Amino acid sequence: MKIVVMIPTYNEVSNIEKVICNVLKSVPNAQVIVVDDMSPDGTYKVVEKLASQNSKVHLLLRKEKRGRGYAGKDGFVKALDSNADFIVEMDGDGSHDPKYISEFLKVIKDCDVVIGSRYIDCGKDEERTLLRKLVSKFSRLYISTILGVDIKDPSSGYRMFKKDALKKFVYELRASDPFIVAEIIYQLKKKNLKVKESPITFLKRFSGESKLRPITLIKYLFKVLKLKISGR
Ligand SMILES: Nc1nc2c(ncn2[C@@H]2O[C@H](COP(=O)(O)OP(=O)(O)OP(=O)(O)O)[C@@H](O)[C@H]2O)c(=O)[nH]1
Ligand SMILES: [Mg+2]
Repeated sequence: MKIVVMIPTYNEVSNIEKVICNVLKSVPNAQVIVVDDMSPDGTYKVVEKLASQNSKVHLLLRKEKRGRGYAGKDGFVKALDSNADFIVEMDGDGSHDPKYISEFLKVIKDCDVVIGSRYIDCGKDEERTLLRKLVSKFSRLYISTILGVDIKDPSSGYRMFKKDALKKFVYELRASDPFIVAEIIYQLKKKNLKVKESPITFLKRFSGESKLRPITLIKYLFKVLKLKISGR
């Protein structure tokens, strides 16, 4: 059973080593693929060094078309090419605690995809200010209503996929940016995949800045509507 943890990074130099170590402590038999877009802060250099010391750590360095969406898709394809049975995606900023991966592995026995959810019983969101919480609540309701899915945390970027489930849609992903998270939710419904949510506590990023800007969020909401209308 091969588990691959895929982590997209952009300017996470102060976080990535701790994140990788925590993953390997929680799931010692996992492989880690960090997908970095030539971060100006040199995140990839840290990963390169770790990869040279530990065969479980891999770097996918992207040099063109920077973006969370492109990076996520390339990372998934690399994970599938490496014959992974279970693929986890998580952020490289410390907000997703890898201790939940072992629970996801239990839950996924009975479904195709597990979403680490902040908004079901026992889930928690430690991070946000009141404004971020309200914005987040509105976007969650918006995404699940427009896309017609009964998922309490459709904007969670912490998820586990069975390889056959991921193969069904990964080549159809088009998003360049964080919209890939919603695009996948839409694909899960379209491909009739069985989804379960498992509670997580979303933590404050270890350090550094969020890359999510208000304009990205507004574009995101428009794209959800466009996706629904186009039926792609
Ligand atoms: N490869 C790559 N990774 C990215 C890019 N933008 C963001 N990321 C990574 O994607 C993950 C999520 O980005 P964050 O900036 O934490 O955004 P977020 O988690 O959606 O928003 P916050 O809740 O505010 O932290 C982090 O690991 C980022 O480093 C990008 O353009 N390319
Ligand atoms: Mg984050």
